[in-house]
Amino acid sequence: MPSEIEKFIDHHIEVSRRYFLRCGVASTSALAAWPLLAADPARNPVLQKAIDNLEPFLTTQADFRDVSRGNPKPHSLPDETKREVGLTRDTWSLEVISDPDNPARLRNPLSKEKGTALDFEGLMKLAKKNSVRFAKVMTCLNIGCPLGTGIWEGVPLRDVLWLTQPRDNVRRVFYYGYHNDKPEQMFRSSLPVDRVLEDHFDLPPVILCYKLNGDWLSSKRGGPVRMVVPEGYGFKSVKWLTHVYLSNLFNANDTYANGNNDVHSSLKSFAETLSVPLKVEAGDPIPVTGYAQVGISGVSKVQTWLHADKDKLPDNDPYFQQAPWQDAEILGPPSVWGGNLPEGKIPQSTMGFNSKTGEPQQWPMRLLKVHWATLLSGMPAGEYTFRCRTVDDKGHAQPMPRPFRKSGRASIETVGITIE
Ligand SMILES: Nc1nc2c(c(=O)[nH]1)N[C@H]1C(S)=C(S)[C@@H](COP(=O)(O)O)O[C@H]1N2
Ligand SMILES: [Mo]
Repeated sequence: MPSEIEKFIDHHIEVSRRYFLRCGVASTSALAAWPLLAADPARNPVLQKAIDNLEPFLTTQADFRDVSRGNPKPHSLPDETKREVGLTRDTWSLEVISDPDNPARLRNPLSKEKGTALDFEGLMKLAKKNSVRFAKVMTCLNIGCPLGTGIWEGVPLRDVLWLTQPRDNVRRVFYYGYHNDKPEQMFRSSLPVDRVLEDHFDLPPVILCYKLNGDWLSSKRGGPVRMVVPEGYGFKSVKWLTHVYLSNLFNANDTYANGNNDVHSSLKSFAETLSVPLKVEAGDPIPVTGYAQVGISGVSKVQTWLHADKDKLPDNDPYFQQAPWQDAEILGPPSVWGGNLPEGKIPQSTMGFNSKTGEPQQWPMRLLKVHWATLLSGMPAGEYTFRCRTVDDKGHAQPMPRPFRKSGRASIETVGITIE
């Protein structure tokens, strides 16, 4: 006979699978092979089991969800073709030139024509002088589910920008990657030059990224080199990078603008469930776990609310700001980071981590995904709706301060629970 806890786990894993299906992750290999956190003896054992089953904190390169475009997808090209088109470390090169339509004045463009394009060796020379590492969740603005969390390493884009000796008329930087030499497959993104030159509010710099979780960036993740924009949604982080244009254009010209997206939106905070028992017996406490994306404005609280469907929802309160929300526990930094880090350690001098102890300097850390858990009190039989939300560091409860779907996912998730 399986014990109550074993029965719960079977059910719990089932529920987690539902989550992975919803987010399009095909396998449950993304489930933790070992507990994320050391057990807390004070915690209810059923809730502790749910926490033990949480996903690993960092995602291995292979376990990232892939939303690559292109026909064929550049990472699927045979090795020989990859070498021909510059998608290997020994054949890659990057042009950093003036935009012919809105010229910037550059003394020293990095171009193939002049033989000055930046190759991988050149990039590694720059990396020796100045390379940075930071943790970030990659989230697609359109899909809304985080695709994976990693430690991204690269050279600040501005270090390369300065090599071109820009003099004037630089207002925007736009860039694209290898796209099978088919203009209609080009995927382009852009930033104000201001963001490239300065890092506002302690954000990490925009980087030319060549490593993920301490390993060379795989072809699937956009290697040999991709852009990574720390606070941006995925579309800013162009893969298989080949061209950077310095431009006098003042407005955005991202491919993603075509989908009616808000191309300047920074990562937003939101909460979602990872495990919710779908059926519960009357009076039994209800263990729920989930994650919170920690956006640009941080997360001060994760809150939950179980509402009996027979009770009317308040009028004129579309974001349920008057509901009796209760604080959930935001779980601390994991004791095991996952992600196949070399020696299982956060790489030396990763921004936001103590260089001696490897511990995060702040928690929850911005631009990451953290986990939460709660044990709801037992309830009488009936149909219920569970909701969760984040409250950011400024006190804005989800979906505020930016509730619009095309600015990134923020809507409050609802999950039905039957109590028998
Ligand atoms: N060259 C190129 N880069 C790209 C894309 C693309 O289609 N082509 N897609 C972007 C989008 S929309 C997202 S969400 C992220 C996904 O990054 P990942 O595949 O590493 O998870 O890559 C971005 N970079
Ligand atoms: Mo995306």
